[in-house]
Amino acid sequence: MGKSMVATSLAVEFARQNKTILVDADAECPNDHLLLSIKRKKHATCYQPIPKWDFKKCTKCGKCASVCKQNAIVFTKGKYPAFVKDVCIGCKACIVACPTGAITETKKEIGKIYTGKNYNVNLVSSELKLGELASGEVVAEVRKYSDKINKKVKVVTATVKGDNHDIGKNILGSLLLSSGFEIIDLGMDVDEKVIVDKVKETGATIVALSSLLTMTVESIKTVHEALIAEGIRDTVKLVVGGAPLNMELAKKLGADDFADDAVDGVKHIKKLAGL
Ligand code: B12
Ligand code: SF4
Ligand code: SF4
Repeated sequence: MGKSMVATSLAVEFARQNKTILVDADAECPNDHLLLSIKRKKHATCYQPIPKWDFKKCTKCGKCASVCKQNAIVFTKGKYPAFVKDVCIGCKACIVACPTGAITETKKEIGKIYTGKNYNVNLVSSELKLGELASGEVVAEVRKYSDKINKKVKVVTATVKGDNHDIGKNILGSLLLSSGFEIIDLGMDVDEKVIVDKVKETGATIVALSSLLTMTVESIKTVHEALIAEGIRDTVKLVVGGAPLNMELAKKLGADDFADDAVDGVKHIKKLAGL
């Protein structure tokens, strides 16, 4: 109970500042959801591989028992091997060792994953079935779910070709960073090819361009067209800012969105990212 009190208090404190994931991986009876009044729903059932015998193919050679480090297979000369399911950890060594193909793979349920949310805390709790020894599959499922929640939206930021102003872009980048985005900053006076290549390399879904000079706003259109030429225009949202721009001009140049200042820019980008 002491551990749960500390974990839930920390999670609530962190959640005041940022998105927080609390993993309650207590075997058999996780209880953090009770302390946080979180109504959980079942997310997944976890299975572990176990062996299954076809005795018609078994020659009673005993090899399977000899390779089982868990002593989950009991072999008596002249008899078929006996399987003690509860101590099997699913290593599959017996399946590999059997010379006749008498052992194949099946699965048994070893636990469940529940998820829920409250106080801006994303809770993942995993319940291992009573007496189960191997928690690997449960841990893997918890990690998969946490990674999914934790995934940051990637934003490529740059000042367009021919333009050496970067103060506004940098302010936007800092605000996006503190809002939980991953920033890939390409600097200023950036060629469209560099932007397109970076989007392809990182899988970024937002491109945020700054243009402070009237004579360089056309570079936005060049980036838009380069993204089309590479067949990735539909995979990104293009948002722009800078004093010579407005929403009408931004759209004319192929952008999806425009914001007057960096604070508004973050709001627009959150919306574009579906957050
Ligand atoms: C500082 C500055 C410079 C610095 C830049 C230093 C740097 N590292 O950035 C230096 C001295 C290098 C410079 C050079 C030049 N400059 Co200058 N510069 C300025 C100045 C004074 C301030 C710009 C600034 O940083 N503002 C502060 C930031 C925070 O504001 P911001 O950039 O507007 O960004 C905000 C929003 O626009 C928005 N935003 C910006 N980008 C983005 C992107 C997205 C996606 C979003 C959502 C929002 C967003 O959020 C920001 C914060 O709220 C402006 C005048 C002015 N008062 O704006 C002239 C100004 C931009 N420069 C100008 C000019 C002409 C030049 C030069 C051509 C001068 C020359 N003849 O050499 C050169 C250009 C060189 C080049 N190739 O780029 C003109 C541009 C005129 C025009 N419309 O084309 C201006 C307007 C001055 C003027 N009135 O004549 N400049
Ligand atoms: S899977 Fe591994 S632990 Fe299970 S019975 Fe076979 S050898 Fe033993
Ligand atoms: S290794 Fe295969 S053939 Fe030999 S006893 Fe085990 S199941 Fe039977």
